[in-house]
Amino acid sequence: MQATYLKDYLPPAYRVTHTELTFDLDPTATRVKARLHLERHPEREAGLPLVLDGEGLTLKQVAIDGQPLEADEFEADAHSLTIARVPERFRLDTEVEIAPDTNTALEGLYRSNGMYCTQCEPEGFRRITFYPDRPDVMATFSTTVIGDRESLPVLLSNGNPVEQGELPDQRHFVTWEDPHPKPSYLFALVAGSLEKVEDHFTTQSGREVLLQIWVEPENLDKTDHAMASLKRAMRWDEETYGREYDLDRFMIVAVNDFNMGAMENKGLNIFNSAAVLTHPQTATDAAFQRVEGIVAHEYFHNWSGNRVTCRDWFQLSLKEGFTVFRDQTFSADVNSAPVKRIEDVSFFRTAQFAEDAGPTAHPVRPDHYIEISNFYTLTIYEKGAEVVRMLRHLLGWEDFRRGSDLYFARFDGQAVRIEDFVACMAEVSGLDLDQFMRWYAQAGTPEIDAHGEYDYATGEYHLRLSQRTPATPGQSEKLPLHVPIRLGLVGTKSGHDLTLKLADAAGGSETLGKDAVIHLREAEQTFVFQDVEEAPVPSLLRGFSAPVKLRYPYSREELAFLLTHDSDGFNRWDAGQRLTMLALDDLIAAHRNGVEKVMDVRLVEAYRSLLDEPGDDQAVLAEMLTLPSEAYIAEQQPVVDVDAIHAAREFVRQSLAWQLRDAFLAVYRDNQNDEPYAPTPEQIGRRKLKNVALAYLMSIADDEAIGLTQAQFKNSGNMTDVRAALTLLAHSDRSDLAEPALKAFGEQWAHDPLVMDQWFTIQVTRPQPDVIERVRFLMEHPAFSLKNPNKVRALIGAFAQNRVNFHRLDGQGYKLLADVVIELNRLNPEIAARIITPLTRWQRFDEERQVLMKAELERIRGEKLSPNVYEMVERALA
Ligand code: B3K
Ligand code: ZN
Repeated sequence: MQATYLKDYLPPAYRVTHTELTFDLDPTATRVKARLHLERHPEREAGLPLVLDGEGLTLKQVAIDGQPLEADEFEADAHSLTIARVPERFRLDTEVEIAPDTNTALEGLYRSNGMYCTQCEPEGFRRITFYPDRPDVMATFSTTVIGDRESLPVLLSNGNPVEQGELPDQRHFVTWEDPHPKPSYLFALVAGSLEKVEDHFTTQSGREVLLQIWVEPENLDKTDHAMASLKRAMRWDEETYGREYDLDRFMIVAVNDFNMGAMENKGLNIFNSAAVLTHPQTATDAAFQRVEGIVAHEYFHNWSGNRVTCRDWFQLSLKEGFTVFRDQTFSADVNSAPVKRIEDVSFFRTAQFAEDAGPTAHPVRPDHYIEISNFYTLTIYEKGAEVVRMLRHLLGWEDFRRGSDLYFARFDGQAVRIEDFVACMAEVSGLDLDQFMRWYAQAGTPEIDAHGEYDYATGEYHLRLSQRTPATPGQSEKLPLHVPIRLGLVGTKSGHDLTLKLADAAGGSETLGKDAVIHLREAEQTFVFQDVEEAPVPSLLRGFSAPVKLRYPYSREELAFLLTHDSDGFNRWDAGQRLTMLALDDLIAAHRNGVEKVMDVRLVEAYRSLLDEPGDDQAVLAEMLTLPSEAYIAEQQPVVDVDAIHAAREFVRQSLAWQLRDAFLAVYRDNQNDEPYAPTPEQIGRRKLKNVALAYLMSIADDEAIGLTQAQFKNSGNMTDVRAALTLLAHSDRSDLAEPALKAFGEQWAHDPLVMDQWFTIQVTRPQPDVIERVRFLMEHPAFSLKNPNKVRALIGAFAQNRVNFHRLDGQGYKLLADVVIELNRLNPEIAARIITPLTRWQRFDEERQVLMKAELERIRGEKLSPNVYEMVERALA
């Protein structure tokens, strides 16, 4: 299969200035007429053939300037339509037929629950009509949708409705016009029997915008939170980035079958129903927060992505990294900022670090791909956001904002590259960002070793930093990066941040304040701080100011000190994580060596002091009391021993529970709340803390803990508490607790697909060894379908995160995943290529498991593979 290379980029031979589409909808034979107004690209030579992308289309007609073409004047194959001779400027008419009903890949035009919808990014538009399907071709669109009046009363597309009317045979039509030039990947169409919730937003310049959320009738009561989130996001983007919405209406549609979370189509965002619908009784706090973040993310794309888009798909992080950074900051601003950062970083260090250390590691800007859909990754999105965050650290907010303004002003309506964005940041700040650009080109997580020394005689503190980035596939040599390190020096006597006076090369010094960013640029560099009045403990990489692994030989005493004294909330949490990791390391070693496990008393004391002084941010405390996940612990081990990790972590959990039982009980009781449910940071924090405490108590599972959990399961009015309790019952060793609760819940919510997803996940994440059999059994459940990506994620994806069971030594977990990948490879290659990921990480495990995992990858390789799965398997086995 052919790879595409960034170095081969050429502008398109012809560009489209205006696109007129007419859809005559039919489940098995939808007719699509396209009229494209084309002209030669000024940078390309005259006389080139016109080559349009087209995938799985049945061509009915083709004409240039009204003249139908003869069969020998064009060539249509499985992937393209080629016309050898075309004028400099012309009108192309085509008509094709497509079959939405048989489209299980969910790219292009397909049906979900009877409703028609589209997904075009990155290359789905070519499954709708012949087109130069690439982001640097931007045209205005006029779209007419024709459908049955009775079954398809609602007909939507991008922009504004300009005409509608009745047609013979009980059909009707609506014509939409989008005045903003856009690439084909932002095209959208929806048709169905939908109902809407409406609201309004007045922009900062006083324009009225109509806001609509379209859902199936039974979901009308689940849209309030998405609508409120949308309005908050619109206001925030005006206030924070000066970005105003630019059409008269903004629509969101919820669909059940969707590959991703959502899609930012111009003026018509299409959402996975899981990313938009919420109700206190059916959605957890985490789901409420996810919806808020995704609604904001898609809205923010209107500028970072739509008004200014990507020249080619190698630049994907230009829009995704920046937009994730924007949505992270938004969520931090409207919720608890330290908690948001802790959540994002713990996810990042677990999942993105693993990607960057594995066989599919790639730079934030890749230089080649076989299937671009495989590159909607944590590296492009999350690491891309961290790279933008570093720019913010390096420039400071004011210059960063000026750079952002310049970027939007200079490139409005254009398709550009990552260096165009960075150049704006360099221009406004005067900073040299050439070295910084390596962050986009080099894959792998940089490792930084830090050593500090305090000289009592001179009052100098020397901080020696060295950096190195490990080799990744295709990149053996790495150059030093420009790394912003935010830090403080915490006085061991005072417990306060000391003033940072940094010596410079010229023999002078610069006073930076008490919390500052230093620039590491060399492979090895020593920073000298002067007039440090007492011995400090360094607090490094505050707020995780760079996506690196930072090692510092902290003693347990120093970590306990930072845990209570660091002024940076994030680093306080991180000190606790490091302290817990030291204890876990010892216990993992003890487990492996068959030695009795002994709990570290310093850890118990550290937790005790946290519980004794709960502070006023319950959510932060909940995070501090949460043990690192098995996946995160695994990331820290040279060879992953799933059983030792599980045993060590359980041992810590139970030891803490036994020794601090009364304190956990008090926290549980103190954080009960009778107020009506609201997804406020304050309430969310309380629920989180209460449920963390309950989880500790249930690790002992005495009568009192069981009683509290059962009462919470039965009596709570919100899904956060019900799900927390159900998970504890279902994951306990007692089937007399687990089975009745699961049964009751399954019956109560059989009608609600999003709740059934949670029911599936809870069952397949149990630590008990019968889980693989349960997954196979649940795959036959009427609520499960391999054709629905949410179900696949809830059952199969969640199971593959169940480390002790997925990695069972009889290889049945691997076999199950491979069976599903093989089936999905035919139905939905994009999802198949995503869920295969855990198998591709075989190098991290012991010999015995490596053999089993590779055997399953080989079995998959033996199939007739989609480009998506082919690329993943080849990378994994390379
Ligand atoms: N831009 C979309 C990605 C869709 C790609 C699907 N293959 C979602 C987002 O990042 O907002
Ligand atoms: Zn996005």
